[in-house]
Amino acid sequence: MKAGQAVLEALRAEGVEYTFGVVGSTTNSIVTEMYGRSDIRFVDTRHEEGAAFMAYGYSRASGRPTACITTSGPGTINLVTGISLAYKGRAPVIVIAGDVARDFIYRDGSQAFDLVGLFKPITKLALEVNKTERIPEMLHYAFRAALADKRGPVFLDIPRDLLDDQTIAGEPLRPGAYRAVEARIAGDPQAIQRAAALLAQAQRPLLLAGGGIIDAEASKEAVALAELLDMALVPSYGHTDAVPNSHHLYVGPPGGRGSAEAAEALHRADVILALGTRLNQATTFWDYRVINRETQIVQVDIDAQEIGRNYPVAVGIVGDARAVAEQLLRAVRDTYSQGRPKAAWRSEVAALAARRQARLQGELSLTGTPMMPQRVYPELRRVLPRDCMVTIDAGVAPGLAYDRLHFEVPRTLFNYAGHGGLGMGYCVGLGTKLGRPDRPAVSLQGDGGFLYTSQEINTAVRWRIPLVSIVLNNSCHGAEKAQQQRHFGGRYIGVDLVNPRFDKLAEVYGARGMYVQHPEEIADAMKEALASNGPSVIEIPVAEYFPTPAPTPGGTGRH
Ligand SMILES: Cc1ncc(C[n+]2csc(CCOP(=O)(O)OP(=O)(O)O)c2C)c(N)n1
Ligand SMILES: [Mg+2]
Repeated sequence: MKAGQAVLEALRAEGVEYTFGVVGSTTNSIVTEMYGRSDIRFVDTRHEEGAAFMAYGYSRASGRPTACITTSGPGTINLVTGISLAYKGRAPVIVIAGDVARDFIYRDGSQAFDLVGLFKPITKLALEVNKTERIPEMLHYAFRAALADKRGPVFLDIPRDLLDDQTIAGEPLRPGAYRAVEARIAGDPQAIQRAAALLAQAQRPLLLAGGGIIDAEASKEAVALAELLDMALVPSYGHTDAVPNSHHLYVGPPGGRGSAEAAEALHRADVILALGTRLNQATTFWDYRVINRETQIVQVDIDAQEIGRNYPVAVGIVGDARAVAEQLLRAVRDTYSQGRPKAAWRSEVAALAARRQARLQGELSLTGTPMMPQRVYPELRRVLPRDCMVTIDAGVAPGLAYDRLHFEVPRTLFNYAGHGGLGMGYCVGLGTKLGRPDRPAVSLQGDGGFLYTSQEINTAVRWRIPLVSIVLNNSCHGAEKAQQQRHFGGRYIGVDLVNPRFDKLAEVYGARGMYVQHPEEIADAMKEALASNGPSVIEIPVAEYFPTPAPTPGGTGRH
C-alpha cells in the first residue's frame, strides 16, 4: 500500500466517510487516494476553519469520528479555532497534518512550525509520526485516544517525507483489535446503593441531565429514573436535547441564557442527580445561589477527575451514564419501590413548567418593526420538525433559542460548548447535515457571527448541503453592545455593523436567499427552505435587544 492509501484505509476501518480540509502539497499523496471513491470523500472547504467546524458538526450529529486533512504551516494553523471547539465539545475529530519534510525542521524552513506544540493543549493527544511503517499504528493510537472515555480531537503530524513515494506492507485491522469498542463502565455497586437510598428519600429530587447522557445514549434511562422518583428534569447548559422537552417533569434549561424557572427548580432541589455533567460554570456559575449549599449531590461522570471538581458531592460515581442509570433504576426498584410520595414536589414542578410555557407563549404578542428577536421563536417552535437539528451561534439573538426552542431527540442541539467562539454556527450546521442527512438542519446566527465564515456558502452550494441558515440581523454585535451600554456608559466602540443583505449574498453564491420582515411570514419561509434540496439563507431583520442580566441568581451578565 502507498502511505497515503494506508492513512485512508485506517480511516475507513473506523467508518470515516467524509474528511474535511483544503489541499496542499504535503497532503496530495493522501487526498488523491480518494480519487474516484465514494466510500470516503474529501469535503474541500474554502478555509480550514470551516473544515474544522464542519468536522465538529458532523461528529456531534452522527456520534461518529471524522478527520480533517490539512497541509503544513498556516493550512493546519487555521484549524486551531475549530479544533479547540472540538476539544471543548468532546468530538472525536482526527487531524492529519501533512507537515514539511523532516529536513526542513529545526532550521526555520518554509512553513515549518512546531504544530504538535501548538495543538497539544487543544487536543487529547498530539504527536508526530516518526516512521512510515508506523502510520497505521499511530492512527490506531489516535482513534483509541479520541474515542476513549470523554471523547475529543487528536492531532497527528506526518512529515511529507514519510508520505511521498513511500509504501507499507500489511492489512488494515478492525477497530475491535486495537481499542475497546464495547466499553460501558458500570458504577461501583456500593456507591450505587448509597445513591439510590439518597434519591429515594429525597423530597425535592432533580435530575440534571448532562452531555454524558447524549454521548452514552442514556436519554431513555434518564427519563425512566426521573419518572420513577418524580425528579424534575433540567438539562445542563447547552445539552437541552439530553431529555425530551415535552416531558411533564421538564422545567427548562438553566444558565445565562436559560430559564428562570429551571434556576428556581435547581435552587429548591434537596437532592440532585448530576448525570453525566460536571456542574460547570455555564450551568451553575459555581455559585451556591444556584445550587443550595445544603443540597446533596450525586454526581455521575465517566471521568474520575470531574467528580467533586465544582461542588462537593454526597456520592460520586465513576461510570457510563447509561450503565449507571440502569443500575440506579434496578437498585431503586429492588430496594426502595417508589421512594416516598412526592405529590407536593410534583405540583411545584408542574407549576414552574406551566409558568415557563406561559412566559414563552406571551412573546407572541410582541409587536414592532423590526420585530423583537424573541418574536421569531414562537414561529420557529410552530414549524421546526421534531427531529430538526439546530446549531446556535454565540450572540444574544441566536442565544435566545436556548430557552425558547424545544428539543425531543438527542443530538439535535449544537452550540459552542463552553468554547464561546463566535462564527461557528454556519459551518457546524453544515457539518450536522452531512452527519445526519436524514434529519432537517437549521443554523441560527447573528449578523456578526454569520460573516465570520460565510464564504462556506460556496462549499454548501458545491456539496448541495440543504442547511437552512437564519441570520438574525440587528446590525450590531449585540451581545457586546449590551455590555458597553450596561458597564461602559454607552461609549460604543466596534459594536455597530454595516452589513450586506445576507439573502443577496447567498444568491450571489448560488444559494437560495430569503428576506423576512414580518413574523407571520416566518413559518412559510421556513417550510419552503426546509423543503429545498440546496442551502438557504433567511435574513430576518430584528430589533436591538439588550437582555437584563442572566436570570440565574449567580449571573451578573458579565463573564
Ligand atoms: C471568536 C470570537 N470573537 C469575539 C467574541 C465576542 N463576542 C461574543 S458575542 C459577540 C457579538 C455577536 O454579534 P451577533 O453575531 O451579531 O449576535 P447578536 O449578539 O447581535 O445577536 C461578540 C463579538 C467571541 N465570543 N468569539
Ligand atoms: Mg447582531
